[in-house]
Amino acid sequence: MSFSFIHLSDIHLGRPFSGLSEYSHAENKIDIYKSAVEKSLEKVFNFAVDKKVDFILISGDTFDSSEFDFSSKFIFKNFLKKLEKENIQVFVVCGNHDPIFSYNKNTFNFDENSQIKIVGVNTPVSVKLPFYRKDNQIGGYIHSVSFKEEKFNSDILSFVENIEQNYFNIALLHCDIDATTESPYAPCALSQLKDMNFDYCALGHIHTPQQLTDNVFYSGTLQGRNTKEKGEHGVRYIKVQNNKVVENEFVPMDVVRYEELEINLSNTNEELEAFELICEEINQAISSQQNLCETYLISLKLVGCVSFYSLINNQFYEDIFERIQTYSSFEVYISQIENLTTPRIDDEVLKNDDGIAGELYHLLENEEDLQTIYSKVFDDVGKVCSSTLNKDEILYLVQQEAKKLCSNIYNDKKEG
Ligand SMILES: [Mn+2]
Repeated sequence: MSFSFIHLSDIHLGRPFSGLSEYSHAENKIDIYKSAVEKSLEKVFNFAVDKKVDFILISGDTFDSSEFDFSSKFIFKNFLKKLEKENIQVFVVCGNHDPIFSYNKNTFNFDENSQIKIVGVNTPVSVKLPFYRKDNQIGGYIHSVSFKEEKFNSDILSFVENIEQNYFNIALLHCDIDATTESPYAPCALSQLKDMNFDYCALGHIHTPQQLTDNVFYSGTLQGRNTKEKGEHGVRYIKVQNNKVVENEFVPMDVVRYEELEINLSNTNEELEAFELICEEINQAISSQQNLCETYLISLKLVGCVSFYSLINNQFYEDIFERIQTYSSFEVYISQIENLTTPRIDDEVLKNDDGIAGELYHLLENEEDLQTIYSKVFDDVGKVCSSTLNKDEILYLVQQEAKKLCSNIYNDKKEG
C-alpha cells in the first residue's frame, strides 16, 4: 500500500524581505514581496492536489513572530482550510518563533477532531499521532513535540516516544542538530536520532535545505527572504510504498530568488561594455539554472582592475538598477552592488613611478627583457601545456595582465 506526503518548514509568515540597498529599485517592488509567500503556499497547495498527497508536515516557525498579524493569520488559515477540503491532513509543530503560547494568545486553534493538528495546541504537547492513507487505514505514526516558550535548551529526544513496529514512523521536529552554538534551540544529537530508527525525519529550524542522512532532512525555509537565504527554496516530496521510501525529491516552490554574482570587469574598456557584460553574465547565470523562478534579486560584486574606475559611482548603479529589466530576459532586480574594483593607472603615471610598479612597468615596456623572462619561464611551461595560442599571443596576454598588476601595486603603495 502506498502513500505520499510533503515536508515543508520555516514559512515565517509576516517576515519582511531584507538585504535590499537603499537605492535599490527592488525595494519599491513591495507588491512582489507582499504576495511572495502566499504565492509559494499556493504552489504547494496545487502540487499537493496534483500529486494527491495524503498529508503535509510543517516543521515549525510557520509564523515569524508570536504576534500573528491579520494577513499572516488569514493566509495560513486559508491554506489549511483548502487542504482540509481536499481531505489532506496537516501536521504542524511549533518552532522557536511561534511557540505554543502564541497560537493560544492569537486564538489560532482547531478542534481536537480536526484533520489539522497543531502539536501542543489542539493535541498534547508530546505526541505519537496516527496518519491515515486514502483507504482510511493507519499508514503510520508521526512523533512530535512542541514547546511552550521561545527558548528550550534540553535534549528534545527525551520527549519523543519510541517507534511503532511494522508502521512507517516519522519524526516531526523543530530542532538544532549537533549544534555548536551557545544556546541551541531544542538540541538533538544526530547519532541518537538515527538510533531511534525513524523512517523519515522532517526537521525545521535551519533555513538552507539540507540532507543529513538517507532519511533525515531539513527542508529549509519555503521562500528565501534575505541574501543569506540565496538559491532555490521549496519542499520535499516523499512517496512511500510498502513502508519503503520510493521517491524523495526537493521541489522548488519559491517565487522570488536571491542570487549572488561576482563579475570581473578587467577586460572591459568602458562603462557601457561593463554594463553589457553584467547583463550577459546575469542572463547566463539564471538561464543555466535547472529550476527557474519568477523573480530574481541579484546581489552583485564587481571586481577587476578598470580604467573607468571613477565612473563606477551612484549614477552607474542607478543605470544598472533602472535598465537591467530591459536588457534581461528574466524578471531581475539588483538587490545590492558591492564595488571591489581597483583603478587602472595611466601608462604615463606608471612610467614616472619610482617604486616597484614603475620598475615592473619599464620591464614590460622593454621587449627584450620580457622575451628573456618569457624564454626562461614559459618555454618550460609551454612544454607541459598544449596551448592553442602562439608565443606572441601568450606574450601579449602576459603583458596585459602584468600591466594590471602594475596598477594594483601602484594602488597598494598609495593606500599603504
Ligand atoms: Mn526558522
